[in-house]
Amino acid sequence: MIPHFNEAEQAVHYPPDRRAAVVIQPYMLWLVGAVLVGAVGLAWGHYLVLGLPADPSRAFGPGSSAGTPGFPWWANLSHWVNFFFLALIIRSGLSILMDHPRLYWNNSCAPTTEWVRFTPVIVPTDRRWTAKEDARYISPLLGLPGYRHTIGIARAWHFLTVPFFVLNGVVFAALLFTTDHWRRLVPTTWQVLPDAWRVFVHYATFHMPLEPNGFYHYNALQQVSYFSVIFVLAPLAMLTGMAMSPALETRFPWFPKLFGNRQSARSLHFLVTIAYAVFLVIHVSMIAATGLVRNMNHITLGTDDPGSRLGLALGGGIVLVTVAFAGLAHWLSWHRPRALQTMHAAVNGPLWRASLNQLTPRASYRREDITPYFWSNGTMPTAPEWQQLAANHFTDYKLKIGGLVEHPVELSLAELKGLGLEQNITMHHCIQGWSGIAEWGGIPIQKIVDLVRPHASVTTVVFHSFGEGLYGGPYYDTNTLENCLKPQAILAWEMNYEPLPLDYGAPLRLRVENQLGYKMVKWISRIDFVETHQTVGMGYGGKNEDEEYFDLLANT
Ligand SMILES: Nc1nc2c(c(=O)[nH]1)N[C@H]1C(S)=C(S)[C@@H](COP(=O)(O)O)O[C@H]1N2
Ligand SMILES: [Mo]
Repeated sequence: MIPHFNEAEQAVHYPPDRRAAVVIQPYMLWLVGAVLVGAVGLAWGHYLVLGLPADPSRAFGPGSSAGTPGFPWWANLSHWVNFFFLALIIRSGLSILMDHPRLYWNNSCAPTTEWVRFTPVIVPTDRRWTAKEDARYISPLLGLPGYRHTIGIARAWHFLTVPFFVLNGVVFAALLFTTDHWRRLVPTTWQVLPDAWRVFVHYATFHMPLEPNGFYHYNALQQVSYFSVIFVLAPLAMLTGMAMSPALETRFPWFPKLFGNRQSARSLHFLVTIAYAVFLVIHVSMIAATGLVRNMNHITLGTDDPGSRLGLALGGGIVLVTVAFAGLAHWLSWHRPRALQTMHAAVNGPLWRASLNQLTPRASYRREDITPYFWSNGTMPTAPEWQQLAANHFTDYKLKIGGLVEHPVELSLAELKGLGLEQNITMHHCIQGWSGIAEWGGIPIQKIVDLVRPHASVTTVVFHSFGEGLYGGPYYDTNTLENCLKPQAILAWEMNYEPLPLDYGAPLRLRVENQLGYKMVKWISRIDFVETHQTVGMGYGGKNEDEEYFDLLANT
């Protein structure tokens, strides 16, 4: 037994099957292999046929000395701040990834269409297999917090650190371009590309090019690499991250399409991580190979002193602090998860409320876009009451609507259907990472609100389920009344023009398209209008919010 787990947590987070596997589709291996072998092969061709190219470092004559020599203190600081936050972002990102350990290029996310899976599991076809069951264990040495299905806390870390990472980048870029230091980083001539190639031919054929002193200028390949990491990878990470947001997709469906679709955006988001990791390995090796002591003085102290080891000691210290912080983060994740959830909400809650949550859902897909596969989530209700209802095809079902309303009602499915039908074809965004497009038919919540007339003090709508949560106990979730009144917010009894199937939430489920999937309660038994979510359950806004530290507001 791991000390910080109780028995239920142990079963979920530390299951007996912790096998790890990475299965990559052969076409992706061929693709990556072809690019690598192609590039190195071309370099060898160049070398063997034309000889080693002229030393490209000469292209940087004294006249091209880029801006003020050396590194200002703010560049040194933001370099290490970036390192610190990126470590947290990447490690928490890996934990998030393992909650749905499959990456695709298509929105349907059908198992076997993934280009890579980080699980040995082949999804069974002879029984229901939920996305939550599919989550995999990742060692806490790699992931933050690691283990299995810890996505709530992993997201708290991810989203708590992202604003600092972005802020650091923005301040760095602002200072870079208001001084002349941008000149060393931003190529100003296309000549940099053939020059970078010539440097590459040197490295690829095991020749060290003449190193220009990085204190004054970079070699061409180095410049292109640094430029790309800062001005291509980082923005790509941010944009592909944003492309996964339901609130953004439902308002601007073209946005994820910039990257193909939501799943290719997710795949690219991961590949950016890989690119960062590859860069880190090469970067650190080159720093070490070209004068570790001197280079560390450059980037840590901003001095060009080959004699002092202070930069090395300080830089090493920062790496140690980053590692030590990983230990602290691990402790916080298990002993103060509620504080992390609260801190994340304090930082990002107002931010999301003021931006993403303001967007009005409008995306509507075509019938042809409906995906052939749609993952299922949640534990099927075992309550005899629901099973009885299901046996009678829900003819005896009565949806109870009450709480702070003038006119509480109980409505049968037939009565609900009598109120009208709205059909939307929308994209579903599960917090775990998968998506799917389906048609949902049902009654706008607006119509329910008109019928029951909530009191002026109502801010929140509580949706109770016949089903149970991951650790047992009734599943419920809340949405703000504001979000329930937005377009496309419906109580659905129809999926893809058929009666809602049992495992997708029959007789009734919620659709609130600017939110993640877990806010959309299935197997709805009762709806309450209340003043605040704080008086329901443990008071954090839903079963997942209470027990798995998910977000109260799920715009991204
Ligand atoms: N009652 C209940 N509703 C639930 C859940 C659950 O576990 N129990 N899971 C939620 C999650 S995490 C998602 S992604 C969606 C999944 O909907 P689907 O099964 O139709 O794909 O249902 C949501 N509604
Ligand atoms: Mo989900």
